[in-house]
Amino acid sequence: RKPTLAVVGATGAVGTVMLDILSNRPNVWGEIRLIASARSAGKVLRVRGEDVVVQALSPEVFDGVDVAMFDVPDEVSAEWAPIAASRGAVVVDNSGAFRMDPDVPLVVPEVNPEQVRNRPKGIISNPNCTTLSMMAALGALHREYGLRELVVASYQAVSGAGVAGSQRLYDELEAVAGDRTLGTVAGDVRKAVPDLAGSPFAAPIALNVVPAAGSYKGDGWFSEELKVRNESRKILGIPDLKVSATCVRVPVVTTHSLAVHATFAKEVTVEGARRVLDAVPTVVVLDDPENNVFPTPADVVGTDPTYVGRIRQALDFPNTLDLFICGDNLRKGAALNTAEIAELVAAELTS
Ligand code: 11C
Repeated sequence: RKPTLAVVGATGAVGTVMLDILSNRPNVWGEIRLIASARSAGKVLRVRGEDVVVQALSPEVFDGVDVAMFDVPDEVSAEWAPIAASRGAVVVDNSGAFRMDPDVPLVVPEVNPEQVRNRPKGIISNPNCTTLSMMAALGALHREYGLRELVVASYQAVSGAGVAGSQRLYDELEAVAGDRTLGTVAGDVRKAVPDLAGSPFAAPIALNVVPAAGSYKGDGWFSEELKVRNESRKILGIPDLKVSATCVRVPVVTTHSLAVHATFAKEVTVEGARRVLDAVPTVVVLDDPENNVFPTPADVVGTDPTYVGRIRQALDFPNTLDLFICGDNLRKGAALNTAEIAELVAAELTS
């Protein structure tokens, strides 16, 4: 029997991409049940070429489910993932609710697939999309050279904040379009865009960048920056990894980018790093700067790999590589990695 899958949060930004991914990956699932809040129940969505009616979240909806993927806000996962697990489902959760729980593995299949079986609570966490976007590449480099320090600046797409994030960028772009004087006087963009009270972002996102991603956590740090630190340590299995991140929202719809300054135990070379990265099936090296070959969000959005370019040995640091990495935050950054984890569980359940 093929396992039954539930997709919780089927109507959100990640859920929508998940249905596309499930329709195009090897068909390892029997029934696929789509679940969302009561507000979305009754909607009909297409998956694997079939219409499926969305069901409302309830304890009973998990009966007979083997694997339940969750892409819902932290507080919804915190309440409902244990309920799904208590009904017998293995939960793959893409919220932040359980990621740092020592009894919940945080899995990137290229890095620590064996952790999938280490799930005393019946819950496996999927990492934050910013962290995840660099893990396949950094995991491979760590195996070869021994990662010691990570300094990261992110350039995060608005869809990381969900459908509301994308809508806000489009609304602001509409408001500023055509005015060729904007961006020349302090505050002019702020005046031109709709009231920020209705925005998921703390400042205008059109014609701007915003150094505030996630929620403010005190001592100067935003949640995305702390997640990059904590989650990188857990996924890579380096509890004392030195990490410092600055996370910035940019006017890109989908695909996060990261400027990574990674220091290793051993001296690294650009050729060696290329060889290591070329050997990872899910990593694509795009690195010929002389001919303008490097990853950009506009060129890689909607695809599955992690793209790495601008590979340099830092001039003043022999053990350090500078890299520019792009990954679709809704695919490998969220839905695809969740689907890959779920497939590992499906293989285990049917073996
Ligand atoms: C963003 N990385 O770009 C976030 C979205 O912890 O799963 C995902 C938040 C999370 O805003």
